[in-house]
Amino acid sequence: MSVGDAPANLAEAEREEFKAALAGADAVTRYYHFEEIPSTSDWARDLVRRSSGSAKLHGTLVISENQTRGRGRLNRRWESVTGKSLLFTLIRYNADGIGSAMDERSERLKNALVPGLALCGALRQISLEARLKYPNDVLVNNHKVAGVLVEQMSCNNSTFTLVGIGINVNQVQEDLPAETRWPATSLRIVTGSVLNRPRLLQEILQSLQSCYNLTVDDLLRWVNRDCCLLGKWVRVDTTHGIFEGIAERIDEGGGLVVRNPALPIQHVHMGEVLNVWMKSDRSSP
Ligand code: BT5
Repeated sequence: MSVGDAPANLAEAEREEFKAALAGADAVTRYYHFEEIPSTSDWARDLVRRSSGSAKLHGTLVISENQTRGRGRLNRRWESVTGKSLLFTLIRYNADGIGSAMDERSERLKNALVPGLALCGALRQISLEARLKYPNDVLVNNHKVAGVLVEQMSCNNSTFTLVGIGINVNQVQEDLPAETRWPATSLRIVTGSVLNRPRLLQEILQSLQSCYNLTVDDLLRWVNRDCCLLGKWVRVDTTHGIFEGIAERIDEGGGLVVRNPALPIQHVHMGEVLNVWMKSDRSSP
C-alpha cells in the first residue's frame, strides 16, 4: 500500500472521507492506510527501523481496518473486527537533548498523558461523557471504549514515541471480546447509532494536536479534571505489588497519587488500576 491510498474494499464515500480526514490533519505529515496488518504499532516500529530513525517520520500515521495481532500493554491482546474500529499509531520524533531539562520533562509528560486526554476531548465533542481511567483507558458509562499503548523506541541515536490507539466505534456487543479486564463497549452501543469513522478520526487528530500544544500546567489540570478515579478508593497493581487507597490526584510527574492511612503515600508511575469503589471508603462499594 502506498502513502495516501485507502483500502480498496472500503465504500467509495468512506475511502474519500478517510483520505480527506488524514490529508487535512495538522498532526499528520504522511500516512499509510491498510486493510489488515498484524499491528499498526509493530508496523510503525519497523518503519522507523527501515528509515534508520529519520526525524522526518515525525507525524507519520499508520492506520489499519483490522489487526491480526493487536497489542495492549504487557503484550495483552487488543481485539478488533474489520472496519468497525479505529486502529492507528502516530509516530512522534523526540527531539532529545535539544531543549532544556524542563522541555524534556514536558515532552515525557505529554507523551504519557496526552493520548487519553485527547480521546476524552474528542468524544466530548460528540456529546459523550468520556472519562480517563489512569493512565490511558477511556471509559464511557464506566465501560472501556478505547485503549492507548504508548511505546518509546530508539534508532540510530534518535528516539521516537509510538502512540497506538484503538477505539471501539461501530461494534455491536457480539463483536467485542467476551472476557476483558474491564467491561468493554463501543460508541455504537452507547450512542445507539453507527458513527462516521473518518469524521471521528478527524476529531481525534485535531484533539491530539491541541493537547500536544498545551502547557504542562494546563495538561495536568485537564487530566485531573477528566480522571474518573480521583476521590475514589482504588486497588492498584504496580511493579512493587498490589495495594489500595484513595486516588488523590495526578502529580507533576504524571504519577497517580494514592493515599492509604496505613501506608506511606504512593506515587504510581507504572501500574494499573484493577478496581474502583464508588466512594472514598473501601467498605462502601
Ligand atoms: C490497551 O492495553 O488498552 C491498549 C490498546 C491499544 C490498541 C492499539 S490499536 C492500534 C495500536 N496497535 C496495536 O497493536 N495496539 C495499539 P491494556 O490496557 O493492556 O488493555 C488490554 C486489555 O483490554 C486486554 O487484556 C483485554 O482484557 C481488553 N481488551 C482487548 N480488546 C478490547 C477491546 N476491543 N475493547 C475493550 N477491551 C479490550
